[in-house]
Amino acid sequence: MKRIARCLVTAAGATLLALTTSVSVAQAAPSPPAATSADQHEASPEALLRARSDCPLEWFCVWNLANFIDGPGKWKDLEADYWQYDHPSCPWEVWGDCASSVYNHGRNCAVTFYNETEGGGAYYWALPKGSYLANLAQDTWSDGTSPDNKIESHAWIC
Ligand SMILES: [Ca+2]
Repeated sequence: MKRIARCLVTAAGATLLALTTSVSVAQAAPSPPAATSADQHEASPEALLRARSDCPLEWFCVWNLANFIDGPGKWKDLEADYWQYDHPSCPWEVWGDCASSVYNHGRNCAVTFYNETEGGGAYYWALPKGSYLANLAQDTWSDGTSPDNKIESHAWIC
């Protein structure tokens, strides 16, 4: 009998813990991040609306042109090789060496993108969650050159 009672207490405790956990998770659930520019180049409200409607929450998205036009290429996970993804209006008809604007619609992590596949070459470290670069021609890689039409892979930095 004592054993059953202890089990019940344990079960009740587990239920309470589960309730407490679910409540705290609900409270901690972040609202979608407000889009902010990671550099000094602000996008127009119209461009931001387009970016947010095109790019699902928790994904990283890229567009062929500045201001989130012509795309997006979008990935939820890291992507080591943009050359595998078709986009007919890109110079090589794939997303490799094509992106001219990017938006990190992630909830939790920054994203870093690279000049070469598999995280190689120069990089942009790191675009915070909810942030965008509306015109990559105005930004620089780690080596000081332009990332415009040069992204070949990205990874999440959590
Ligand atoms: Ca482009």
